[in-house]
Amino acid sequence: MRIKVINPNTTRSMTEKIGECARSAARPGTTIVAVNPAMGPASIESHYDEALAVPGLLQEIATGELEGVDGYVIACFGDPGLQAARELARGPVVGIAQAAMHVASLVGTRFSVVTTLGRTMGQAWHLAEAYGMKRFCANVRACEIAVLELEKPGSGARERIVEECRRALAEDGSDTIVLGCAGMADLCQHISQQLGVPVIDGVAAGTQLIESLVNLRLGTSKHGELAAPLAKPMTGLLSDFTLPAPKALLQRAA
Ligand code: 5HY
Repeated sequence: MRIKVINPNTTRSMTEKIGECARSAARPGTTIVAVNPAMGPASIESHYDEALAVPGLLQEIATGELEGVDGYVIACFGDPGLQAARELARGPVVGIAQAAMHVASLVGTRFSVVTTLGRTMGQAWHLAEAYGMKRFCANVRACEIAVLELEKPGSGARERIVEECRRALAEDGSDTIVLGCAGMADLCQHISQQLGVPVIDGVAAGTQLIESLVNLRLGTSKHGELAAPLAKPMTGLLSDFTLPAPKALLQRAA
């Protein structure tokens, strides 16, 4: 089984960390291909960043379809481009927010999301609502840590995240923690040991969900809304994305 784990931002060190976490969660016999687009934002901390991350993400899905990938994880807590990716993919596609929230709802009664910057909290609430998870979401908290600070040794990010998780458990009425950034994936075990509660990292959760879906022989439904996009011209910078097959795009992958 081949699972493509896509970091939609362009920070390679984060992609490598995400890949390691996905590999440690994956079963023997599962190959994890961890990638990030060559174009797009270095980190995703706003709606603008998220919008500009989607074309590169979709390129990775399109090439994955050529490569015979069995399923995909979108490794960014905003789940950018998730439904568009599902339209392009035959196999299953999960975003780490949707994966983590669902898994958290199976091991606790209410979770707190602990994320990076306060300005991204609204998106986490929006996704909880969209996924029918709002009743399980006790609170969304931010550590006011920029995403790329997570990549800097000595930034003190880990300690600040642990403290925010501790406050969440003390104040929110929650019994589990959802890590609100793919860049926190490597901290999951440490935080869980410190706090003694389930801490869910969407990279690991998403990887194992995709494995299960593929083993259940479940791909993305092509009946209706998630069918392949309609062929039409795309112009300007997006001309590579002209469907039915984004040729120039796919030639790049070959
Ligand atoms: C992520 N941004 O998981 C999100 C986290 C966030 O570049 N990777 C990013 O703050 O939304």
